[in-house]
Amino acid sequence: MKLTGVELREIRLPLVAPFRTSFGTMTDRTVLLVRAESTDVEGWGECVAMADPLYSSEYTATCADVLRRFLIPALGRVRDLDAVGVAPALAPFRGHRMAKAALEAAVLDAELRTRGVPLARELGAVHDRVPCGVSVGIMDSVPRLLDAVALYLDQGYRRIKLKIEPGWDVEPVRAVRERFGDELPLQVDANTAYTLADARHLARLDPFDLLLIEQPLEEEDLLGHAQLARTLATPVCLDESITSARSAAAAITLGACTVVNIKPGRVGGYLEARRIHDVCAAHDIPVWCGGMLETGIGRAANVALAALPGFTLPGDTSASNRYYRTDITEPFVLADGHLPVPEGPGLGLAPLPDALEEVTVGTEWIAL
Ligand code: OSB
Ligand code: MG
Repeated sequence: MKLTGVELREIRLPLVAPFRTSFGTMTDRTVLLVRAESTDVEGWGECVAMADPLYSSEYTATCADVLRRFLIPALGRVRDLDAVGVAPALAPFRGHRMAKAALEAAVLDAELRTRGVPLARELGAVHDRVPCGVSVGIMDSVPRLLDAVALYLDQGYRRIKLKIEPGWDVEPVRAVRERFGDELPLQVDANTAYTLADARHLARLDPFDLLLIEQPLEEEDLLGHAQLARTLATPVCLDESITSARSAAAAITLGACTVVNIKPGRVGGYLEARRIHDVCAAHDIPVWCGGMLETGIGRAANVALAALPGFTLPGDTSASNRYYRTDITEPFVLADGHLPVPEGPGLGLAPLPDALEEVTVGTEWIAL
């Protein structure tokens, strides 16, 4: 394949409800979309970076900048481009994994459409639907939290993840356990809000039989997570700290985690995400697919990845209506607590032109 150019498109979608985490409150989602065009096919990728550098150092504007200045021009210099060739071509440029992941995803979609192969099949999926969990933000009060969880359980979600931070941890977990019972698959996500000095406090979560605690300590602190993991009964899962298959292997070997959240955008793409899946499977480490409030574009790819055999825990692959009133693709709809794995070539779907236009903030064409 030879790319003729790449379109960068910034869109903004209102969230159906504010989403509060330990790093901030979001009321809308700014997303950078990447559309790679060759002479006979186009492919779509969604960049998971957010508008502000609160979850990750990357943010929407840095991604657009590095894509237009360095990453897209580098692909223009590749002869016979395919998705496997993207990461090596971009390797000279340090970091910027979210930007790289979006560009690789667009090339992968274009390639698979040409070959007529669904992404799930390309990655090695073994299921045609995936069980779904939901990530529940920090609320103003415990009664409001219980109402939110009750609604999600009514809709069929198979697992609840509570966002936590100092001051919103043991009490909400206790309340959800008391109201919904011991059988509810329940986990928590701290988004780096604690330090090792909180180890004894976090051990107060142990009696609630959580599936896992996600990323209690800061991103760089693998050693701290290893020390914490030795003092907690709750399994430690890493999100922010896992940036590659190599870092996943290091985290596992150190004992920093016994579960891994795989977010393709955070690790540089779906091909690296599959390598993390493989590393974890070789170590008997269960994985699940994280989310970044994706539109239907990123969601389609995440659901394909979540259908691989090592994804033994429900992911943050919720239905479109958990995030947006109107998605930019045909919406993903929960059925019996599952989302269907798309069946068509590539992503198996594309943006709906009118819905896309409605939310577009700006576009830019980088000709090659
Ligand atoms: O830490 O998993 C996270 C959303 C944005 C940034 C980070 C995270 C999240 C979520 C929501 O927890 C996941 C989703 O439903 O997409
Ligand atoms: Mg997380």
